[in-house]
Amino acid sequence: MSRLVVVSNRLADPRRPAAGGLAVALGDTLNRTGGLWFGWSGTVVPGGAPGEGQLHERQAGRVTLATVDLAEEDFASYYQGYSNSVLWPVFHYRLDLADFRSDYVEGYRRVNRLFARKLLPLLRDDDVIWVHDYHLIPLAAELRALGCRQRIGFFLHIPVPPPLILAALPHHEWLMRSFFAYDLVGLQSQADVAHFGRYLQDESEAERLGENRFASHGRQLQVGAFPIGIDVQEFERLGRGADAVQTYEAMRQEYSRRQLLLGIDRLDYSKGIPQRVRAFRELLERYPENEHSATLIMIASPSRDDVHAYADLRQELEGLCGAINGDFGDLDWMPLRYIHRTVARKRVPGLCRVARVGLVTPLRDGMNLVAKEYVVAQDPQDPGVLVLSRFAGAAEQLKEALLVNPYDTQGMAEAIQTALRMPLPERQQRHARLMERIRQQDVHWWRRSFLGALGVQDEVLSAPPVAPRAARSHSGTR
Ligand code: ADQ
Repeated sequence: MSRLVVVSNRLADPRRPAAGGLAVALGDTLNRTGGLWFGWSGTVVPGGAPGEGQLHERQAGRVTLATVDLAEEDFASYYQGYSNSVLWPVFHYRLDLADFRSDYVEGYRRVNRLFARKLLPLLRDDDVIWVHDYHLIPLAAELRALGCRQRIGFFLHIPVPPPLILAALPHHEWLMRSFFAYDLVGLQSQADVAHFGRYLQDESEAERLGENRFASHGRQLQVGAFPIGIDVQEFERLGRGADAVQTYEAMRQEYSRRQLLLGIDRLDYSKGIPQRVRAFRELLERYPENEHSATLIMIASPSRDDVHAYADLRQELEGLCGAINGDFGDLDWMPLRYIHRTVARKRVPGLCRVARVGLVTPLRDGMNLVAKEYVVAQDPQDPGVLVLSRFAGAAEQLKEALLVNPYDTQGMAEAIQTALRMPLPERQQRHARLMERIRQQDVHWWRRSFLGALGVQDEVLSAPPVAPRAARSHSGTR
């Protein structure tokens, strides 16, 4: 039975439920194969030598966690620089926010080379390697350059923009060529697959061998859409837990005379948070019957505070939120509560369940798991309505949501009004359809489809869920 090796920028202990669905899903397979999870340790070494970093190994059950420290200069150019100030904005269609400094790309290559050097000696001949996300696009090319011959798959969690946007990226030929070191590239949506294919056709010399099969530089590459799902059972279990139930009851009591609207995001410019606030303002102006009733709760967790564009966003948002409360608020009603914090995962289902409308309105998003979590948290007898941006990857699957264009303030306000007024039978019908799809294409389906396409045997894929230990701390995978 081949062993699974997962590589991602950050690791999570797969035995801890607090780590969330992705870590638990990957943990199932890793545990089954006695696998290896490799990535950055999260430690930055001040004054450390660029391109160097200490390797740490520890066991978490049957899974080996191997991590590497990063020198301060590498962290700045690889992580804050190329990953989060170049690739993140460009792949979210935001060329205006990209900072194309040449030392960033050098640091990015250097760290990918460092990771390849540290990972290679840990590999076995029949390993299957699964690399995650934009931080690590050239990793397979660096591994191949060192002689690695194992099967390597790559999954991109963020969207792929159209070819001409990709072509604005200095070094795009190099970056896109490096995908050919993989055997399989998984993307979130059909739109992403179409953009990827069109880039290869228009901007590179790759030959199309089949619908989503390409050849270039002596290698063949399969590309496919594998929309990531959530661990529905885990989330339902969380929803029955004391914290979720208590959150739900407390909020229901406090807002008994109001209709709640909810937004939960990382504070990121891709999430369309200011646009959502403008649409909420438009709702209050156009439909005054919502005054003293509609209340928007927005929880935006701090994210990448040290990257310039994020500080600007925070300021803009604070201004917008303050203005709404100042202009519309009354002694007994504040229309908007904006909380710049991460809520504990175990409370998320309770918050979602109490909200009549879930607002998931990114300008661009690879998938957006909050949309799926909102639906799963609802009471099927009296479900709330999901208002979803058509530019989230999730919109390809969740067609029974109210799909909106987040740039269209008026259209979005109208959709929110429709959601607030939607009759019960229609809410139930839409919810049942959404649930069916979310349940069918959950995170385990996603993991099995991707690894199956990469040639991993059935015995590995049908791993039973592992009973997680009690939760302690949270650490993300990205
Ligand atoms: P993200 O952009 O980080 O991930 P998204 O899918 O929206 O995220 O959310 C990931 C998780 O974070 C969800 O489980 C959500 O509940 C949680 N979360 C978000 N904000 C929170 C808050 N304020 N408090 C508590 N929890 C919060 C990237 C891509 C997405 C893609 C995922 C997975 O950008 O498009 O869906 O990877 O592939």
